[in-house]
Amino acid sequence: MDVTWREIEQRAKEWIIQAGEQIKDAVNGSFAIETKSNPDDLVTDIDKSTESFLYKKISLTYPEHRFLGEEGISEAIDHLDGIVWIVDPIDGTMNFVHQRQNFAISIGIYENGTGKIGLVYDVMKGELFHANDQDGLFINEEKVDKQTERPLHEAIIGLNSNWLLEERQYQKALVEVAKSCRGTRSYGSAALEMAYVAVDRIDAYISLNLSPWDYAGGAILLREAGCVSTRLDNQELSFLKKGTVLAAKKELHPTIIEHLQEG
Ligand code: 2AM
Ligand code: CA
Repeated sequence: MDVTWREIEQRAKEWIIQAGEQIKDAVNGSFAIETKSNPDDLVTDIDKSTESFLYKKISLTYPEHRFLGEEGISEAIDHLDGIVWIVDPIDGTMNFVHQRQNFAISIGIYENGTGKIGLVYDVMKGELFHANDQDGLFINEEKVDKQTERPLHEAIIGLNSNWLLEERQYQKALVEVAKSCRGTRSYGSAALEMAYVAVDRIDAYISLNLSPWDYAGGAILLREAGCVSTRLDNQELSFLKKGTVLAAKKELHPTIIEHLQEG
């Protein structure tokens, strides 16, 4: 990585840790909770203040960079030219509100649509999953380079059981995948679940409805781990609009895609 990118990465790490400190200070206090698209889609004033903190740091230091965040602090974007920071200030807001743990700050930094730096920070555990396109993947300062491929019947898959109950595309196929694998887990944060695939804690993660900020950081971690992330129809992820997501170990990915195509 050239000097400029090293500097961007260093700053991104500093800011994500600082944002985490602010969240830790606030997590056990009282905060305002509102709902968004439905009664279970939550947002707090901490989501908003964290996005605002990161946006200010980025825009003051790098005025030419652009920003896409979940809480819409900055204007919407319609193309990925130049350098774009895609930010989820709290991924797993329901966990944040109910459990006060198991949530993450997620940042993906893209240049002309290509992932350069990914960071997913489990604030309460103090685990910073990060990767760049030169040095690979790390948890804090520890390099991660071991991936174990497992066949579907030995795989653990991150999957929210709500997807199995809803009558919609992929329902039957997902029930079959859930039955065929060793076990499913539902952690409630897409960013963390994608990071867990990248660092070999689970073997795949499936979601039917995510936004770019949920997966922009995780997708870079996965690529650097040699894993694959696509939509459920095997098309490339879009970083401008919502979609389905399958993140999986390289050899497991086509197996799951096959099940989805058959279903
Ligand atoms: P969020 O906490 O940032 O909203 C939960 O299964 C995962 O799905 C989380 O990563 C959550 O992100 C994401 N998600 C995206 N859209 C959602 C929605 N409308 N309701 C609940 N979770 C949503
Ligand atoms: Ca969020």
